[in-house]
Amino acid sequence: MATATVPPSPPKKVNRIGLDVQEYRGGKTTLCAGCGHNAISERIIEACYELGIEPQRVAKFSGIGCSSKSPAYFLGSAYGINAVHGRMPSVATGAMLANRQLLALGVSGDGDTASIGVGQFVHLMRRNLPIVYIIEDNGCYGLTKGQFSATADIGSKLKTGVVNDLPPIDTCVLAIQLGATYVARSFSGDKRQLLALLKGALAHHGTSMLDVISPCVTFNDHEGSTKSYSYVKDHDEPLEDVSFVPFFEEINVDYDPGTTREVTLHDGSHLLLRKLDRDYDPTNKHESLRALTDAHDKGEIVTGLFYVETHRPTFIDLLNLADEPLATLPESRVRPPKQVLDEVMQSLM
Ligand SMILES: Cc1ncc(C[n+]2csc(CCOP(=O)(O)OP(=O)(O)O)c2C)c(N)n1
Ligand code: SF4
Ligand SMILES: [Mg+2]
Repeated sequence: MATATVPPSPPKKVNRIGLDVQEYRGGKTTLCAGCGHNAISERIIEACYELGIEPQRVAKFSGIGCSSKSPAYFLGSAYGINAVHGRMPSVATGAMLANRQLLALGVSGDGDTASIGVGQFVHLMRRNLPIVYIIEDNGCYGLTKGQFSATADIGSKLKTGVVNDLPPIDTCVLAIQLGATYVARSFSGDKRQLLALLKGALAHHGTSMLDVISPCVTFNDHEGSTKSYSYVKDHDEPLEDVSFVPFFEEINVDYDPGTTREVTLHDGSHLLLRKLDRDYDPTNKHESLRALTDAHDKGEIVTGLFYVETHRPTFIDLLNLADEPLATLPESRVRPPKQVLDEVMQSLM
């Protein structure tokens, strides 16, 4: 009797380091269905998979909030730590100094960053620590039932009708002024732009700060909110059309240098920024701050890459650390020998 042959299953699709996308996933989300934060986790998974990042090299950092829970839902085999509310920057700084070979990925909320955490945030930005710092920005404290955060716009309304009468903190303006070297804003609903900006952030050497407007469908998606899906869609004004070409691919699109600006990142990857209705130079700090101020005055939400500086040394470079991670140096290399200590003591006598 002839035996039935089972057709071979199609080969698994894998990335350049031989991993399939499942390896980049995490636990099942416990956030509300439709929460913008879930869309951001999906883009992080896609970006890391497509770039061929080794999940075990990544260290995920977060604070407290719905946003800060989201690292549990991607890169399940990476390191991960939930810090205290608003204190993720100091934990991430310590970890990066102990092991400079990690790829740091921080996820915070607008409350975690701009309210309780603003003191730590500003020092992280001025240090230019190599980290991708993502703010999942819904203008409210989602986890504690939707109170206004410090990024809520003046005049924005809570569901109860309460109006916010304080001006917002613009985290991108702060980051640019203080010294972050890759600063962008995007929208969780704009898959293409967010994916390109995330890949650029991962390829950048220094602090990449991405403020991603990420609507809270449960507490801040109503009429009168300036962080609802419909409001952001209607007021989103992209600065440029962003494409990312990784270092391991040839740039095979034809582009006119008169209309497209090319930025080469540290690892040899490229960002192609195609001009839309204005001429914009993301390497000019003054221009970036002006674009943000003008957008505020006009009530527009400008998105895209605002600022990039590829040559500034990072905090790790400035500290002149050994190439090997401090965490794995043997005691003989981290403790001065007795003779050196004796010499120091002698010099103080
Ligand atoms: C020291 C401290 N203060 C207050 C809280 C309560 N708390 C938990 S999450 C949160 C705000 C979270 O807002 P955000 O960072 O914007 O995250 P979201 O939930 O909106 O994603 C607050 C105030 C806390 N956990 N710890
Ligand atoms: S409460 Fe808001 S921020 Fe939190 S998971 Fe639900 S939709 Fe997202
Ligand atoms: Mg929030």
